[in-house]
Amino acid sequence: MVRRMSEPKPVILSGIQPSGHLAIGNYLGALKNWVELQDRYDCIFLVVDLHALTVRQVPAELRRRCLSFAAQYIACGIDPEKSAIAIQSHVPQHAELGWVLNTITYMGELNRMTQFKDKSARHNQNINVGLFSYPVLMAADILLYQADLVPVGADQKQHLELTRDVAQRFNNLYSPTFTVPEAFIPKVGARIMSLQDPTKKMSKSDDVEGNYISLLDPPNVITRKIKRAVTDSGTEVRFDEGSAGLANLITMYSVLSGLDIPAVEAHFAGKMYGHLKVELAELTVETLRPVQAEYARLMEDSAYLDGILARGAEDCRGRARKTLSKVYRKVGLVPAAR
Ligand code: ATP
Ligand code: LTN
Repeated sequence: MVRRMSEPKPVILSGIQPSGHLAIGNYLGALKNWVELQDRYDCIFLVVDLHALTVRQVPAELRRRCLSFAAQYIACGIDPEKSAIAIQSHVPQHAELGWVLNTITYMGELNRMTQFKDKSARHNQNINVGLFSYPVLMAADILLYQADLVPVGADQKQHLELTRDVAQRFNNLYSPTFTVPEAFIPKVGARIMSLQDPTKKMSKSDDVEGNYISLLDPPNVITRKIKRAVTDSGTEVRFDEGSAGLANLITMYSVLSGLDIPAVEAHFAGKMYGHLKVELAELTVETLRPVQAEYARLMEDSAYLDGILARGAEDCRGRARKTLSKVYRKVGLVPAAR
């Protein structure tokens, strides 16, 4: 399709919860694609702090992490001149639209969500209503901006399908209001696995540090974690789903190097698992080196970061207000006198 200069770019919206340490799984499954898509789309990238409240947080740490995550987005290549970066709670319309969408989402739909099942098993002392209705707030994030595309890892596919269902339901109940968004899930790297237990997904808020690589881990820590990653006792570097640990390392190498899986296998032909681990560690360290340097620089300049977040929130509020007032009018709420 030829797009004229004057035509508005399609909208991208995505977000990451400021829980734990931003991990290589988040980078390969989501952030890296944000960077690659930002030239062709009108992008909004959120630090979804309201979502993070669905599990217990230490307030001072959560506050610090919000800024740190925004700085890591920029350090990874999100250009604040091209894309809006904002903290979710700075835009009150997220919670407001979330409420309206709660009233057209069914308990049965949310009961089926696998992330809710996993998280309620992990946090069985705190199965709160927010954790249950989490996907509705996510739908609000996306629909507020009439997003066309949502770049996420494979674990979010189900939430995206719910978002589409809710958008279509609203459009049918009232009149066309929301763009029905598509998920953008990468073919390789959409589900990076835990290093110590490659049958479960890598997760940034894992209690066991050896399970994930943080974007801010120093080189020796990255190398140690990869060296200790669990694999079977084979030798040949061949991609096989049945060998989850090895397949995970090959996948990471593939996405970081830009080589497809057969090319990675060819590169390691005749070599052992150990070679793959050494080279993967080097590649990870070299990929993260400039990110960490830029991150350190940004964290020294809090005025710059604050400015970007203020600008991002302002931009988002303007756009969100338009959608929300339409929604309020359509469902029959009385407009406030001005
Ligand atoms: P938490 O452990 O706090 O639940 P998480 O690591 O699962 O966090 P999210 O904030 O839920 O991360 O997800 C942020 C983005 O990273 C989403 O797009 C998600 O799909 C993606 N993502 C998360 N984990 C992985 C993974 N292991 N592989 C690929 N993408 C992932
Ligand atoms: N639920 C997502 C985080 C998230 C999100 C969003 C992703 C919240 N709102 C909007 C994309 C678009 C997760 O990764 N757990």
